Amino acid sequence: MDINNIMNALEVKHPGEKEYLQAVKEVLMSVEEVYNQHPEFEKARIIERMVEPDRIVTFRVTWVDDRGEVQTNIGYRVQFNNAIGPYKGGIRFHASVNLSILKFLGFEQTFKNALTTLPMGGAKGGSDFSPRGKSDAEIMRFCQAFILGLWRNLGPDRDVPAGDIGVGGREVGYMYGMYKRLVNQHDGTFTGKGLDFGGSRIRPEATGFGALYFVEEMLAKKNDTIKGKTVAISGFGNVAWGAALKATELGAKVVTISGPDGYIYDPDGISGDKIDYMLYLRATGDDIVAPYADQYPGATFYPGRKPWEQKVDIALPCATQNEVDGEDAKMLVANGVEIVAEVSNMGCTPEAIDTFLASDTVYAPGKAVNAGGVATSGLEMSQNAMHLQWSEEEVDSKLHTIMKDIHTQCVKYGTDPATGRVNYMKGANIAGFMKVANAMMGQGVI
Ligand code: 2IT
Repeated sequence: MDINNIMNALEVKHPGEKEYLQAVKEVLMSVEEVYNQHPEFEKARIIERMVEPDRIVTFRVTWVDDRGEVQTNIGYRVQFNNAIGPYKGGIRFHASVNLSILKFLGFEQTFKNALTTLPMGGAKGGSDFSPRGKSDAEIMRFCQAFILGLWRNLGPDRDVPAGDIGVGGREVGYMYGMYKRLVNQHDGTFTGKGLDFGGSRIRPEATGFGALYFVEEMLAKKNDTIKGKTVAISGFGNVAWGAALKATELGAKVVTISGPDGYIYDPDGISGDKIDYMLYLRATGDDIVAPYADQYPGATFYPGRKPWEQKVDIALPCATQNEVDGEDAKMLVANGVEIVAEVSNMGCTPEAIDTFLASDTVYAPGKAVNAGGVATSGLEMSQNAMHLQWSEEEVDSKLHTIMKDIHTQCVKYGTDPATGRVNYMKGANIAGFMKVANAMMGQGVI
């Protein structure tokens, strides 16, 4: 495989799609060696087929705001790859959403879903609609209009969406309600549903819980434990919430959260009612964390800055792509950070990853660390198909097993035989790639 040639050709075909090109390049660099050991992959043009989405649906979303004004947004669904199972992946509502971002997310999702060991293909969707400051009625009308444009492409064995940034339980409920009405079937298409209409227990917590189970495995590999470690978390949404809950429960101290307005440093630890307060802050819809410092005077708000300047043992980016850049990485390493586990998708820039790999810091990529979210979505699909609902203990124990298994796959494919050191990025990319490639090979040229 000639990575430069492939990347040059992709850049010509998809100019300016920087997040998508970044995600593809990272995977190609990791898998180059194993790919070259499989001439049958090259003959079947597996890479060329794998980097292009199976299908992209784009549609206009028109809705009426509370002032009676007509609003128009763009809706997308990128159905990336269904070699392993039905398309599966979240929906993102954020002003920044564009095709490059959704293609990168759909591409990542394909390998992540492969790592979960569950039968799910990869997809991602969303809209440039910004939920910030919108009323509940506006959110509902938007969600309904979004599904009017998309429902024909969805189905329990076709494509099953879920939440992502800007899409939580409320939005999933509104979207699923409209979908169900249009198809006239309660078939469970959508995960992250409410517990009363087919949702799985632990799904809201799953991304954060799974990330901490993965971090525990990373520490165990170094003969260490999480007890007493300090943790920097970015973001203050659903993922940050689940991570803070589990980190605290396991005996670590979470000292930061952040928003688009800056970050909070709380040396006493963000635990108990402070974690509930995060949920309250999120629910206001203002998208700011500053009020935390008024509510808890022991904490400090740093406007316009990122939490990576604080000295901590573990850094957990939980906000969005490329939120840790080369400079942030240098600061973290200089402050002796032991583990950087991406909980956001592609949370670190290539420069940041290079900095971690060249240091003693152990870095793990989002597609391994945050796979607990979609894995629990897979468990929700199983429960819906069987028309039953598992207990909290049952779901949590399955999630825990899946995260341990993902860690084992990373170690298997990512251990450097010379040094014994695990490159989690390489391990996750190779493990995911091999499964998707083999599934594609088995189904012929289609
Ligand atoms: O990035 C992700 O894995 C998600 N937003 C969750 C996807 C899902 O289908 O649960």
